[in-house]
Amino acid sequence: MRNSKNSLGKAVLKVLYMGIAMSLLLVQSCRQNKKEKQSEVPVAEPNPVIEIVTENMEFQAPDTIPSGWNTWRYINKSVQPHFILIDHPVDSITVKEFEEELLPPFGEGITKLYEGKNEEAFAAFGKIPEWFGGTEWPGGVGLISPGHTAETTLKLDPGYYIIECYVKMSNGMFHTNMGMFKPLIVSEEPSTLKEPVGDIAVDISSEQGIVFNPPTKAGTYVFSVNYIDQIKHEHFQGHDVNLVKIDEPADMDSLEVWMNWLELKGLIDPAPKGFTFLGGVNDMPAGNKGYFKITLTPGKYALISEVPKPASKNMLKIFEITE
Ligand SMILES: [Cu+2]
Repeated sequence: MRNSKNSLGKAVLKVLYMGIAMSLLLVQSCRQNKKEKQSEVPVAEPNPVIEIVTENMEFQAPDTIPSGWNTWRYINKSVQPHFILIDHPVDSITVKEFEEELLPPFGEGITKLYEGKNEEAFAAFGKIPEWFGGTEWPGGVGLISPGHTAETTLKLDPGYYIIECYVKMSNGMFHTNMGMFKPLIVSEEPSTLKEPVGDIAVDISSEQGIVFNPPTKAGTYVFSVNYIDQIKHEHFQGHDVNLVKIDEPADMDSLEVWMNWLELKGLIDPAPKGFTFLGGVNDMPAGNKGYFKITLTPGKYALISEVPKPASKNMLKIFEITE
């Protein structure tokens, strides 16, 4: 199992790296196409708060938002955990290619993985299109448990984006394949929102992990998340910061396994007992900053990254609100 998983991992990694190289070549030639994709429709009322709702494997979200700083209020009315990852695909790619070329190999690959057919899973993941390697992830909303609302403030440049959630259903299928993706136009019209002021500064990097001075008193806090660097980890994704509340009995080992989508027990519904996700800031490139706002009541919490073995990377930091 371990060997086949490793070889599967290496093969997928190779495919992704090939994709990155190809995409770099394509970026120049495809830059022209970008203008055609961007909507000419102006934003009716620039509103710094974007409300996004999920009831059942969908994003109820605006088609167009202003550029610059926006607060994303993500209301999870469904019975499953979700997040919002913002994809910035290479210029020639729209949601059509995303749906027709990217989702089928991911869907087939994950199905075979859960059937224990690792060779076939590898073959399916091998069909991931090369352009995928050029995708950038400029942020998003961290994991949010059923019935909860997350609030994350992000800065986006004008352009064409696709939002998605790749948490898995109880049968292993990605939410993305179930319809949790939507194109998002960020217009030239600037937002009226200014960059927030953070109360708690969080640095995240591949070398130091998550570094911050946790609060101890109950209250409402704005966490600023500073991406010192960004890398592709063993699961081919970057690191991020999610806030989770811990209610005993809670098995920290099961949480660690759950943070890795490559694990059969990873990122799958339901999340392990005792853990309530309260949002955060999804993958960003080095040098970027995002913010999330949360009201903390007394209890045990952690900042955790959606990466394999987060504790070993110093990306699982438990803290307590005592008064
Ligand atoms: Cu989801």
